[in-house]
Amino acid sequence: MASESNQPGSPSTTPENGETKPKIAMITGITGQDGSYLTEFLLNKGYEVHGLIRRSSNFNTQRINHIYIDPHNAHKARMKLHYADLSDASSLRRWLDTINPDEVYNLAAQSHVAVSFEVPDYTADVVATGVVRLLEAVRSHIAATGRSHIKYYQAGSSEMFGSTPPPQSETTPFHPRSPYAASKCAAHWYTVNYREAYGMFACNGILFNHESPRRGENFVTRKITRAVGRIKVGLQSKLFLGNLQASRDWGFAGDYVEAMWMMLQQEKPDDYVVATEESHTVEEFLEAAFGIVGMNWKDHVVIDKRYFRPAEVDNLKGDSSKARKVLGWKPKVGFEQLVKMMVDEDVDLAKREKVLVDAGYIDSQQQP
Ligand code: NDP
Ligand code: GDR
Repeated sequence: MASESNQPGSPSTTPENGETKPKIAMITGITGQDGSYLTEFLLNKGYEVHGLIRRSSNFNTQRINHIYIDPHNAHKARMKLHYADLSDASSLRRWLDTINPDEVYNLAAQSHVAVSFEVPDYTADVVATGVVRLLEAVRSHIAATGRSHIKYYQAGSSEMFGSTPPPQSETTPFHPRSPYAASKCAAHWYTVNYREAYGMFACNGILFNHESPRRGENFVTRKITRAVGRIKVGLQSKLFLGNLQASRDWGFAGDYVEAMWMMLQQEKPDDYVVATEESHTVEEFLEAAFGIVGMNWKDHVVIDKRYFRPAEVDNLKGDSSKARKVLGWKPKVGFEQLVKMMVDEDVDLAKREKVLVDAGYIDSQQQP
């Protein structure tokens, strides 16, 4: 179980020279869906959070702008952002040495499965080799500083199970079906290897799909709920999709980041499957999402071959009994509640978009 001082609600501190200091977390991928929820979660627990962000030609901090405080307001700003990249080993080691974190969460990835078929080499560089770069940076930082208490979380994925039939648990063999999934398998084994070879506190979270109103708009759940909102207010009429028969075990991202943290509060490092243990097809998601606003998905969905993948993962449904027993974790948000949360937010978003379209500020044909 999580140690007493780290139970929800109690401050997360680390003793130093007789004084207690806030725990320090370093997060890669802080600008992504999970990074934003994890940051909120850790700030609520009293952590100081350092996020590594990559340079982009547009601002990429939309998901964390609401918690950003200008660093000139130093005593209030507990989230700090630094430029780095998983493809740049020197930047990872430099920030570890500067930040001296207690916990490192590696969430950064080229995380789109279909896109990984288009950019396989880049995907492997970030999703697989990026992990060994970060693990090696942590290992060498520990060797140089003696800070052996650092804990490392690796964002593993149910995609690693690929075509192995459900239910999938920690002991289920991997059979990856995309460059993304194969790279995540490498990342998984790098993490196990650094734990066994160097005694590092390194955990793999094998997380099944988790969604939210902050989900990227080209993942199927958000693509659907965005379309529901826009169709409802008259900004769109068709929704182009691929395979509707794939089944996924969909949970809420806010619940899943808690499991990441719980893994790092254990006495021993280990690997855990995190899942709702309930599976639905894409078609069932459509049915639920369109149903909430009283529409029929069949009136709007058009199948487009371009969204089929060269190899598909048909059926994912997790067995998370280990996480439930050892960590005491369980999901709070169920399937229907998740779909409703996403549809409600996207209907509101579409209404705001409609105001801009009606005022002539944006083009109604411009789909997300
Ligand atoms: P997102 O795609 O929303 O976020 C990915 C993050 O990684 C972004 O912050 C992105 O930055 C950053 N990133 C991408 N490439 C690099 C790079 N080269 N160097 C540094 N940062 C980079 O993913 P999620 O939040 O949904 O997922 C978080 C992690 O969990 C990922 O590793 C994903 O593969 C894994 N995962 C996700 C699941 C899910 O259902 N959401 C399930 C299982 C695993 P930018 O904002 O600039 O693009
Ligand atoms: P997934 O999520 O591949 O499971 O990876 P995604 O939402 O992209 O696909 C889920 C299923 O829906 C089918 N599908 C479509 N998918 C997309 N994106 N767009 C479409 O138009 C469409 N039509 C049908 C797909 O074929 C697939 O079967 C996510 C990512 O977050 C990974 O990073 C993570 O590791 C896994 O979840 C667990």
